[in-house]
Amino acid sequence: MIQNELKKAVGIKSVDLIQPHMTVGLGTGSTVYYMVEELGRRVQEENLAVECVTTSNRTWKQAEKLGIPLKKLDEVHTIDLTIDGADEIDQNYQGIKGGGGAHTREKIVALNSHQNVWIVDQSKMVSHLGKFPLPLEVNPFGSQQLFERLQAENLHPVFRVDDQGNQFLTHMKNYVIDLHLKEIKHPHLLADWLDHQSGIIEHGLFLDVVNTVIIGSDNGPKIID
Ligand code: ABF
Repeated sequence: MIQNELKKAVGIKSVDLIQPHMTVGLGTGSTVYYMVEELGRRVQEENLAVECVTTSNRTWKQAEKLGIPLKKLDEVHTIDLTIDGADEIDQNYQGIKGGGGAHTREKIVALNSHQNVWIVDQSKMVSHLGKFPLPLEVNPFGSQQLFERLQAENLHPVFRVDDQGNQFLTHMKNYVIDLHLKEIKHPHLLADWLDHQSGIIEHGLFLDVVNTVIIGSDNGPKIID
């Protein structure tokens, strides 16, 4: 099956986990796109009663068009379940997210959710994290000094640029620095170090966050709890 078919299959499958009257976190990305389309269909055709929060403006706009009831994060008391994509997942189900630069909101929503589900095609499953560059959302103020500190630590930082070659800006008008590490041997140690650096708003290591992974394979979606 081609990659988009795998993404579509897991996106559709994940909606089975949404129960009536849940508050649901909707992630970001091309796999989540299919999940949101299916949720919209069930809201319209089956009157599935849910309220949702989103991790990006793009998902908000898509969900709004489909008539999915939406709330801002601060308007909801609790999030029952969040469904999101991921860029890499290792054998211990630790992940890297943030390829789209939305990982700060994604982490805030994830850490406020009772259950987190990641939906991925099989290409995202890896033995070790780090081939995918690790994104950091950083405050523009002092970002050059931060960049040099990351360089001095041999973390191979690169400022992210957009399609036009301009500085990439997140929703919150911050910069993204990607760490080209090739392999992350100790994800918890690295996460702890990054958590303590001033100027880093959030990094893309999502450790001990996910409860369920749905992997798209040629034999159909595989659910791992
Ligand atoms: C988001 O979706 C991001 O954190 C991650 O970068 C991306 C994965 O996207 P896709 O499903 O498009 O491969 O959750």
